[in-house]
Amino acid sequence: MKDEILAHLRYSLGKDAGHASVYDWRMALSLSLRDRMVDPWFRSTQASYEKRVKRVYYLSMEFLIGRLVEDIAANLGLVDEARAAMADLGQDYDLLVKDEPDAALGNGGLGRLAACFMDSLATLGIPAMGYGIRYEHGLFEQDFVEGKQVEKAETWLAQRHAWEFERPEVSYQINFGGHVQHQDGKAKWHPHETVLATAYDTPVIGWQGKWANTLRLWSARPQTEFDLASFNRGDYLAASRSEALARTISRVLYPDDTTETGKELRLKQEYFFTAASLQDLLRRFLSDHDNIRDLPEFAAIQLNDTHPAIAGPELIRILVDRHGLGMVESIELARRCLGYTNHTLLPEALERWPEWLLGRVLPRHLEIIRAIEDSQQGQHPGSPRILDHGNVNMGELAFIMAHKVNGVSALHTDLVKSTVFADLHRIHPTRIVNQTNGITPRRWLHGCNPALSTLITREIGDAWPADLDQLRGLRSLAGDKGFLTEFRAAKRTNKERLSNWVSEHCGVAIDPDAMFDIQIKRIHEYKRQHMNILETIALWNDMHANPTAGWTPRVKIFGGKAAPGYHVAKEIIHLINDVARVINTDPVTRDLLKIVYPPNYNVTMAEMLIPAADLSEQISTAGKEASGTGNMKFALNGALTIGTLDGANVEIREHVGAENFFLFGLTAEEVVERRKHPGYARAAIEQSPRLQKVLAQIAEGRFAPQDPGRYHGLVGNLWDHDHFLVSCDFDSYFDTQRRADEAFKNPATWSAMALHNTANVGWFSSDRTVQGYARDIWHVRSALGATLEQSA
Ligand code: OAK
Repeated sequence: MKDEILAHLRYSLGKDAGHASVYDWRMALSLSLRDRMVDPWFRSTQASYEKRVKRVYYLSMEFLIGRLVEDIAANLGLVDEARAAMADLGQDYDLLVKDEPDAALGNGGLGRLAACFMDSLATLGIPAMGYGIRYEHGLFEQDFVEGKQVEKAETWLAQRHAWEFERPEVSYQINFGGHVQHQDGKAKWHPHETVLATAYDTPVIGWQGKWANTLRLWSARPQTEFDLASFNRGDYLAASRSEALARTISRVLYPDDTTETGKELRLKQEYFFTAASLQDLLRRFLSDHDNIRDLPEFAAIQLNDTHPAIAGPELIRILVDRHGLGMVESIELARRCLGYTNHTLLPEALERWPEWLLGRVLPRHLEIIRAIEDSQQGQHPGSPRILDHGNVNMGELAFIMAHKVNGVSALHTDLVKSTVFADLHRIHPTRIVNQTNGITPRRWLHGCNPALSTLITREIGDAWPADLDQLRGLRSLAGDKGFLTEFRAAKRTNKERLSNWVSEHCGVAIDPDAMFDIQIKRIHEYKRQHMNILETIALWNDMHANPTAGWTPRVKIFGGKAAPGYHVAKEIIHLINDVARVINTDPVTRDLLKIVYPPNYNVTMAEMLIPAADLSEQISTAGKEASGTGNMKFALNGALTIGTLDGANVEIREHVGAENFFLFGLTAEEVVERRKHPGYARAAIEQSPRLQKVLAQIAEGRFAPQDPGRYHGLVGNLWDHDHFLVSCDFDSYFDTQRRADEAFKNPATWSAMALHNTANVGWFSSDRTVQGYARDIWHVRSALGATLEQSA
């Protein structure tokens, strides 16, 4: 490996060892690891071609990947070798690993799930391709200036991306605008604008390097580089206008998380990557099949939420306008290929495009959507409408065009059936299925938590990363004092690592013996970070009043970004930072309570925080969090959850046992019921002196003395409106936190409870989830042979 790295340094990077920077060494290491993926990658592709197997195409606007060096080295079984090679070369392997920027091509849960699925598909040997957009700028970088979020463009591609292969020869024309001409019963689309989609391929290697799939990301470029005539006239701006317009399409990831964006550019992005992906998969299919009608036997196309929902109309367009099939047959054929995953019930996140806009950008598709609507209404009169009040409902479109629609946790799937898609569910009672989310154990335990992984491997062997149910073998150790001491020591190692990092990066000293209580996720009212900070203030009040009452010391850690246009979420960030400043400088509670909010939470930060957590905050208003996946990562790494009966919390609690989970709050049904009573918030606050006091402190400017009115809006909203029922759940949350305090005082019982979490959440491996999709939705098999099938 050493020779390979040196060869790359010299011949790929043009550097000699004496002049190489950390970046050069990292690139050389990455390129040599990439080399090691190529043969298994070719073998996998070859095997899929030869066996003419069915492939999965996972269409996703987002892939939230993070760093890759360690992940790839671990999957190839080369970590020790890579580390030794770098040491021989006088380089610090850990430093190189840290030099890699996160590939942050996603906002949150949906994007990270896509990345976990890619890892599982490769590990399971399921022939698959991920399709998305190669954004030039990933999720914005977050900084805090005087406690307020400021956003900066992210620039991961300022440096070369080591893992990808550019494929200039794999380019497709993508059309927009213009008009449709109908002649002799045929439609012809005359577009107004055309851009090229060019492929960039990243091999995705599975555990132990047995199989590799491809993540193919599309980059937009103009059809003609620039207008030479304008250039020669000296009009340089006009000369590069079309280039700039085309490249805009893949320029930046929309920083919205579960809120709708009404932007034409967003619609163009969605069509851009969907159309390129369909052209690509059809080219592959037609290169060794003659009959387009066989497509559903060879292609399972999964829509990661509605962002690629235009795939339905686009596939029909190709079948009708290019292959001459009839409309009705094309609709049926397309449906047999397509699956749709719903990731949210929040009304503001359900995509709707104004009909005029969709018709302007994609005129032929609007005609086809009308045909889909007619066909649906013909077969099921009174069916919910795709075209409604001048809008195109992408949820209804995706539902009607998919043969299976899935929710992402048991509760969420029930709610999908009973709320957003209730009418469609009545018409198509077998279409909605559940596939509870999962996480890859390779990154989220083996990679991020070496201390615990080593201990687990010592006890149950090294097969668990590919078969996470084996963690059950740890159950019997919950009564083993010696083992629990080691289990605690592993947590302690991770907490020390985090304490050092926090002291260095945030300038706050935290005590590794305190309870590390962590809430990391996008900032959103339904996730209720504000309830957490209100509870923190209430706790501080009590501690300050009576500092010697035997408190459990706590460190409250927050991480997460707010969508730049989401005003209330930004206020919540500001409030947390204001409260942190006041509490962290209180000499009375200095050894009892600290608040830490490092800016720019991302995958890499999660990998450090999660292994160090004692308590995982999963406190969304019941019925609002579709699943959550952070909840699974924390439990796997031996944190206890304080949470509501929401999303996958419900199933996590069932797996780990109610006695090992801190449950509080209203259920989803109670939430709906409570909302029917006007004034529920005021009534709840009036019954809670503790909450009243906290709200008064905030409203009086206790945490922003120079600007006392700063949070009047936020507090007023809680009194008068409180859509997410912070007021109603507050007391129960506070009391449950105190139960957690009590439990934490006994390290032996706490760590036994924590072990019950680690040992019982093997089911939440994304391998299990992907096997579920393979069985119930895609009807595909592993190409690695019977061994993997058995564990399904
Ligand atoms: C983002 C944009 C539009 C719609 C949904 C999302 C999204 O990220 N949803 C999240 O998906 C995760 C993966 O299924 C779930 O775990 C989260 O609960 C959900 O909010």
